[in-house]
Amino acid sequence: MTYMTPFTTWVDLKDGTIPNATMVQTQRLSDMRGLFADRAAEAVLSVQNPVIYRVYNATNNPKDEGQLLYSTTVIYPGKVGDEYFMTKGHYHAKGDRAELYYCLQGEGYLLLQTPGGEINAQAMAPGAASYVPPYWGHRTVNTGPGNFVFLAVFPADAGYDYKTIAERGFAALIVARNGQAQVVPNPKYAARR
Ligand code: PAN
Ligand code: ZN
Repeated sequence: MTYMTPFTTWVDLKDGTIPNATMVQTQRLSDMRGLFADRAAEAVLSVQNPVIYRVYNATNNPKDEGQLLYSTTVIYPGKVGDEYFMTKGHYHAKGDRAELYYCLQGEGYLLLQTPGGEINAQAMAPGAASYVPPYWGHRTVNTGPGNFVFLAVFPADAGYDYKTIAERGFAALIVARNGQAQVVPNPKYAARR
């Protein structure tokens, strides 16, 4: 038996970045084509092509059963039309793998849905430890005026299924109505038949 060496990764609490991240993924609007509901607003904003969010990966842990991965996500403030900046969203490729999100900064929502299209929205602010149960697809949405930052901890073998969300969308959108965040049905959601 060879034992893995314990380690600590530091998160900068000022901005949620991980200075020694093993990988940083930057997602611009152009990396999220078709995920926001308002295509005309997307087209207008695509000239600017803003960074929507970044993921700072804390480890290079092997993607083996029993291992964990963790990362911080920083979603910048903004909207495409009236829909707030958000992550792409995914199901885990191994659907039974759960996940924990811990909010460090800002305000937003963890939006979840079952494969059948049942929706759940968890409001998050610093201190919120929000649980993604097995099988729920998940996306996060920045509804505040500043960055929305959270730490995610998940099984290293969970994997990502982005295709289902890209094809069907989410059953609900989080939009600004009279300056307030509201969870509304997505008229374009393609329910599983
Ligand atoms: C998170 C997400 C991260 C970015 O670490 O991967 O917030 O969101 P997308 O992966 O949907 O672009 C997680 O849920 N990992 O499983
Ligand atoms: Zn996940």
